[in-house]
Amino acid sequence: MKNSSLEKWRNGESSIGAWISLTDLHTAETLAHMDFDWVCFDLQHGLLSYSHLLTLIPAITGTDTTPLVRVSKNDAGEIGRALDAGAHGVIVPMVNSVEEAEMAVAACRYPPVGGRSCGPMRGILLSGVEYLATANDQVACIVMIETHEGLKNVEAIARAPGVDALFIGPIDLCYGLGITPGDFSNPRFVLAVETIKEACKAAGCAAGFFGYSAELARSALDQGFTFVSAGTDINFFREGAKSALGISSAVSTLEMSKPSVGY
Ligand code: 3PY
Ligand code: MG
Repeated sequence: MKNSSLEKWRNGESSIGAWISLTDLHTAETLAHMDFDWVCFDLQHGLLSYSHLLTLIPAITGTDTTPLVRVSKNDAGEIGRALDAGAHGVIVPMVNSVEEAEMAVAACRYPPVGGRSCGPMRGILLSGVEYLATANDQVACIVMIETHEGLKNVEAIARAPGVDALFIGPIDLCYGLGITPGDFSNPRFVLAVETIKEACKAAGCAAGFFGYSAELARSALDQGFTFVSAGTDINFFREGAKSALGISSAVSTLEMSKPSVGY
């Protein structure tokens, strides 16, 4: 098994991904056949359940796009099942301490490094037993920094052995900082983002940012983040529909200016 997005992060190259919240096979397949480096199937807030992974991940196998899964919580069973279903990495939300980061890493790694239980259905199918020899090095363990406590402990979390990347959830981070969700120019948010990026740099792991629009993604890339989502399937759909609606003068400005955080 080879994880081309992880290789990019290790080489300091940037990668752009798309967020998948919808359950539709053709939507996932379409995004994976475009030039995104990775897609992330969202089991935390998306509409997907585990059974959707069983059709959506195989649907994108054979493309150059790395399948990642955001699990709903830091749970070894759920992380193991996402990896067994063929994810090349997991994004674990709300990681607040080095102990929690170590738990996430242990769930991603086979012994003696970690405690992942062996049963990689899709890994064995596609790579044979070689999967077992390569998985510990190629499965990406990504932890989200999006709370006040996570921010406080970010240096230690970034240094936890086996953490491949930190990923900022900007909206939850706003809540964690006690500022209005989406107030990304607030000095407290700007400082928090800089602190997380510097922690990644010092620890040698990739710095990730959930961009739910191309503008946010552009700004994160310009700041030096190398693991950035450029939008969500639902936002791509909505923006395309809005621009189609925009050709009609009958469309209310309210409809055109409805805010979105990617969902
Ligand atoms: C956040 O903005 O908090 C996220 O987790 C994005 O889904
Ligand atoms: Mg979040």
